[in-house]
Amino acid sequence: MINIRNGTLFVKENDFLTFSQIFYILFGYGCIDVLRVILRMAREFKNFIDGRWRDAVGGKRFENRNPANWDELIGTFPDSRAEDIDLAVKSAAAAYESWRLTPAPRRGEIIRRAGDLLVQYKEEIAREMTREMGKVLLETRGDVQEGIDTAYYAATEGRRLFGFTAPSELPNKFNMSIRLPIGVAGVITPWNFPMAIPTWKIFPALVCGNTVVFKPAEDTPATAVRLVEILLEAGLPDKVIQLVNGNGPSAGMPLVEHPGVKLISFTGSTQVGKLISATASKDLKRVSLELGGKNAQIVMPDADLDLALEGVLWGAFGTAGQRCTATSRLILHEAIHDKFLAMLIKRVEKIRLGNGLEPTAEVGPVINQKQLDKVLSYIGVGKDEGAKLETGGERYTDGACRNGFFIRPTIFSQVDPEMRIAKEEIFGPVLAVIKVGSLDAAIRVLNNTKYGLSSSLYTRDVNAAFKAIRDLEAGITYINGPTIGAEAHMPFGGVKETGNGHREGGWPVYEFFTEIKTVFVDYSGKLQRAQIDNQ
Ligand code: UN1
Repeated sequence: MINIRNGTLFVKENDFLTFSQIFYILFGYGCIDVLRVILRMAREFKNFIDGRWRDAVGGKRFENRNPANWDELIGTFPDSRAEDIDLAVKSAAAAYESWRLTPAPRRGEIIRRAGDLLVQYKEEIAREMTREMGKVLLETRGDVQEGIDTAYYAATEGRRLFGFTAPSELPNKFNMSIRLPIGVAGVITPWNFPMAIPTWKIFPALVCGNTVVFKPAEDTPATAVRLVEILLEAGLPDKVIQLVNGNGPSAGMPLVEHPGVKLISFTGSTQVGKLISATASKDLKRVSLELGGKNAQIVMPDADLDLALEGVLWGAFGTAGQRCTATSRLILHEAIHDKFLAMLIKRVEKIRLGNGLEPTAEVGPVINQKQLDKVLSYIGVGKDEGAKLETGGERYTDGACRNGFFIRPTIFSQVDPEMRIAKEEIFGPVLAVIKVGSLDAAIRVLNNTKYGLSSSLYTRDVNAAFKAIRDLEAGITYINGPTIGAEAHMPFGGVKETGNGHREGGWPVYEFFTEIKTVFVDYSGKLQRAQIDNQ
């Protein structure tokens, strides 16, 4: 089987090309592209605007490289500006007129087919994603799986999109509320879940009848191209989705500012989220923000310590700590503090770093030089603040890792809850361990941050569990599980400066992407004046 998508020739392994296929490739597709594949030259990716793959109007491009080996160029992408956004938004606004009238169950069917295609291409996408952003193959497969789960869940919502009916206070009158789409949605996504997070936003937006302009993170544009290709292959009308690559200030902000965009869904830093919120509120746009986290796991003396250990290892060092939900603080009861810390250090020192495509690698690199510098600088802050560096604390450059952005899994103990490393988001493989004397103290420490995304408590005491469920200031609480592990049909999001009250995942997203209309049908044949007649 051969398959040509957006400038690249894919030939399935063990397939032989027939003469007619070779003829088709050379003359039907383009000799230059074929030569590029043969010579392994960097692939030139494009935007998808107004129904076709094209370069940025200004002709500029940016590079995308493998964080596990910076010498490896994955491709170049259009460096888009306001004029590209403008073309995309206008085209998406025109497409909205027919898409909004397509029955929602039909829209859901297209998303279900996109889910089927994600199943079909899962391995290929996971491998490309590992090359593009570094996390290990097991995790990139999980990232695609999250997209699949989201697709199948979204397809079912196409058959619900509930409003409600209620009795009228007047005779011969019918009351109901219905859901309507809103218009063009601007979707701006991060690099740490390059498939899952865009699908969380785009699939519900489309099922609800909106059209989408998608601006993915500049560190993971290749996965975004795959997602758009899949949506088109699934049968999505071509102007209903528009893909505009580029960076935040030059492509993301024009999308937020564009008067044709009615909704913005953004996942990223709290700092950028505040900027987006301030900008979008000038035009009263609806904005969903999923921002930073400083998540913690509490371990009580009665917990299953082996289970709690597995939890913190996965929560803190999976994805090299680059999850909004990563465990970046470990709050240990003093009765088990020393024992648990010793168990943890022993295991952390055995974690194998490496290129995520290597079967032996357990943790990959951080995403880029800037992130490497930021994490290393926080390690410096921790030392300066007087925390005790137990293990890690430096860049790892052994063997094949020498050209990548690897950081040894790092643990600080004797962390005071007021230290910066206990309160600020680091987004890397760094864990701050804090000792407490009671559950109340643990809850106070966990809440002692401006963020409120995920939280976890390991205990066998049901009373302690329910107290924590009530008192932990977080959008997500896990009992006897790590701080990570969202499910597609469950609300995902946080309190305080983690967001602005909206949720991703589950039904609340469908509320975000629809407008409620309240409808009254008066079949009495006479003027009825509600409160005036009811006095
Ligand atoms: C994020 O970190 O931005 O629950 C999303 C989890 C993942 C999603 C995280 N399934 O950690």
